Amino acid sequence: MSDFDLKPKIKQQTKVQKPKLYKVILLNDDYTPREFVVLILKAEFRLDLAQAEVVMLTAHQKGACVVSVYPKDVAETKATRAIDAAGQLGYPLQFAVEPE
Ligand code: NFA
Repeated sequence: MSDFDLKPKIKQQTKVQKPKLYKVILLNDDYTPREFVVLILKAEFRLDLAQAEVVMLTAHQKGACVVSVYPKDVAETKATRAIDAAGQLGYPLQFAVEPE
């Protein structure tokens, strides 16, 4: 037996934290064509056609629909890119970003 107790007396704290996730929410409007909304959801948010149609229709009927969740910077970048792409064509499409 050693004379020294080599066991650490204090347990190492785990420092790894889960990044907070943010929802990107599609907001309905009366002007953006349905087909364009589906296109944006596929291109920017990588939804497949079936998912994109469900999200677009849900927003159309209920006023809003969660598209997906991402770390904050990713959520904000995707929302901004999607809003800008719509704006370039004169569509008022909007996305909101909020904590999960
Ligand atoms: N409400 C739009 C229309 O009837 C379609 C739309 C759906 C727009 C979802 C924005 C979000 N053309």
